[in-house]
Parts: sequence; structure tokens; C-alpha cells
Amino acid sequence: MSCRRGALIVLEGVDRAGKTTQCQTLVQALQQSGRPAEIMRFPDRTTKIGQLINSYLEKKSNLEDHTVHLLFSANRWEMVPLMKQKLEQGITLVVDRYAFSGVAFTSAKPGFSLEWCMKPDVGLPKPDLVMFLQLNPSMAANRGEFGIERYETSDFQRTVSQRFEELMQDSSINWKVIDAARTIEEVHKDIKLLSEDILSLAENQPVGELWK
Ligand code: Z5A
Repeated sequence: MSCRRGALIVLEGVDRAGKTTQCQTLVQALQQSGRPAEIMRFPDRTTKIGQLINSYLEKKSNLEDHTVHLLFSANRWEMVPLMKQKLEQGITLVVDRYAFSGVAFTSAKPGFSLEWCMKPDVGLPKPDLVMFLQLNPSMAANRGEFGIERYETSDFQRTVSQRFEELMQDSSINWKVIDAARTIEEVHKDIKLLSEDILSLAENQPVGELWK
């Protein structure tokens, strides 16, 4: 590799855990310390596939459950060439939700196994670090009522949390659990430290393949 690659850092977590807030704060902090970094989020609602997903999430259209799962995965795959290009250019990508959300949300629906849900995302760029922002449901409720989008109900979110717990048993992924019940600044401090450590580890290694 001619130049040192950027790191692929993912933030996952329950609803309203602060993923978007922390992704933005981390990217700013990295940039301020002279490290090229950009944010990415999934679903990326700007593409044609993303628009189908957006309409589904906003309950403006219905899609069959397998179909929407595959669309979420396709929405990641369509970004892979760009992700690889940026990583190779030395840009660190801070990603707001990734394949783990894909698996946790679909497998929370009746009749879906973790194994089936993982399959379409096998081989995606493997994150160097996945930080799971943990927040209990009552703390999450204090951050505002559920919105009107699909999946925003307490029962469903509880099942999603259990699925995330199962995914975190996988030692092939570099999971770190972050207590997201603290202030934005306290949470950021932990996230920044873990990210800085991974930046230097990742730069000399090729990007891995997820779940392979
Ligand atoms: N989904 C799926 O089914 N399959 C997939 O493959 C993928 C996703 C990728 C849309 O996701 C839905 O798509 C999502 C999963 C599903 N469904 N649900 N539910 P999204 O990422 O577009 O949107 P979101 O998941 O609804 O965002 P979020 O989880 O609600 O929010 P967040 O990013 O974790 O939190 P935030 O926006 O940074 O903060 C929320 C509020 O809390 C805000 O007012 C902040 O100012 C406040 N906040 C943040 N941190 C703190 C702290 N530390 N203290 C106090 N207040 C705080």
C-alpha cells in the first residue's frame, strides 16, 4: 500500500443513544487534530435505493420484509467502491449504523434468523472498530418521545437490543461497549481515545472482509 489507509469506525446502538451526535463530534475532533475524516450514514437516503428505504421507514410505502432487508444491504454495497477509495486515500470513515443494525432490526421480526440476515452483508469492508452506545430504555425515553417512523416502538426496540447483544458475542469483530448515559462530552472522550488507538493500528493493515 502506497499511503497509510484510513480506519473504518462504526457507531451502533439503540435508538437515541447519540450515534449521530457522536459521529459528528468525532469527525470534527479528528479533523481538528489534522487527520482526514468523513462521516457516512446508513441508510444513505440520498440514493435511489435509499429513497425506497426512506419511503418505507416513513410508512409511505410497504415492502415485503426480506425485500427491505436486501435493500438495506444493497444500500451499503452501492457505497463500497467509494468507501474503499476514501480509505485508500487515507480518509478515516466514521459510520453511523452499518450491517449490525441491518441484522439486529430484521432479525427482531418474526421468522428471521441472525444467520439469514447476515448473509447479504458478508464480505463488506470490515470495520476496524465498532462502538456500541449502550443506553437503557428509560434514559432513551428522556431524550424525547418515539417519532413516527417504522420500528419506533418500545417492544420492537427491546428485541433489537437483544439481537445486538447476540451479535456482540462475535469475537471476530472489534466491539467496544460505551456507556451512553453520560454527558455528550464524557461519551466523546472515550470514543475519541478508542478511535485514536485504532487509527494507528489500522493504517498498516489491509481492509478486512466482514463475517468471512
Ligand atoms: N435500519 C434497519 O432496519 N436496517 C439497516 O440496515 C439500517 C438501519 C442501517 C433509521 O435509522 C432506521 O433504520 C432505524 C434502524 C433502521 N430505525 N429505528 N428505530 P437512522 O439512523 O436514520 O435514524 P435513527 O436510528 O432513528 O436515529 P436515532 O437512533 O434515533 O438517534 P441517534 O443517532 O442514536 O441519536 P442522536 O440523533 O445523536 O441523538 C438523539 C437525541 O438525544 C438528540 O436530541 C440529542 O441531542 C440527544 N443526545 C445525544 N447524546 C446525548 C447525551 N449524551 N445526553 C443527552 N442527550 C443526548
